[in-house]
Amino acid sequence: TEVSPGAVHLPDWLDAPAQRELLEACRAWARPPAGLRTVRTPGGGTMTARQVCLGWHWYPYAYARTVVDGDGTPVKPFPEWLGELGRRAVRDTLGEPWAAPSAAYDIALINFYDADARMGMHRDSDEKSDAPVVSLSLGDTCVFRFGNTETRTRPYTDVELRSGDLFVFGGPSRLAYHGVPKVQPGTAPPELGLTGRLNLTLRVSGL
Ligand code: MD5
Ligand code: FE
Repeated sequence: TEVSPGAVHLPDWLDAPAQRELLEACRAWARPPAGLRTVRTPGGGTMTARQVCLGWHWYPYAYARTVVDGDGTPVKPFPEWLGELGRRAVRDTLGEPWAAPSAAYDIALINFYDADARMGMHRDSDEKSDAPVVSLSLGDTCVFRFGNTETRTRPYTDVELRSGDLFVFGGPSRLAYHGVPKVQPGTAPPELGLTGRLNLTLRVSGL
């Protein structure tokens, strides 16, 4: 479903075995060093979703090669197979022309949401490439709010993202405001064995 030009939601893109595999990989990446951390914003706020990064370390609001706001260790490498998954995701949503971006995917940001976690409306503008962002969801269903490029308020479209769903943000949607106003606790597929929600985004740094 094209929610807006360049913003395509493909429900159930990952089958159950693929979801289990990706979850196991995320659990391994979440372990120290350079594991899961709480992100603090310059204004003194704390993000409620906890995060781990691969390839490049995101901190508000830049990228680094070490966990500058955590244990200081080098960021875990971005594996080749994730880049291939990203290209396949783009091909399956936006089509072949978009799937060969000028540069390869080299960042993964993995956000872990517990039942009370949220993400406020924001734009992702710290990447220096306009390549599409690939988003994969696992575990609990959430309400994902897709907004506009001008303001963090209405008009926006609320979409439910479920375990296994793919969402790709390219073209004019790449810089749209978006957020996660709610996670629906207890909605994860029981056989996955995940309490809460996990979202993995693949990005091109342009660095
Ligand atoms: C999430 N993560 O569900 C979302 C999915 C983040 C973040 O927002 O910054 O880690 S990624 C959604 C996204 C990325 C790029 C552009 C747009 C949405 N968009 O234009 O709506 O944890
Ligand atoms: Fe974002």
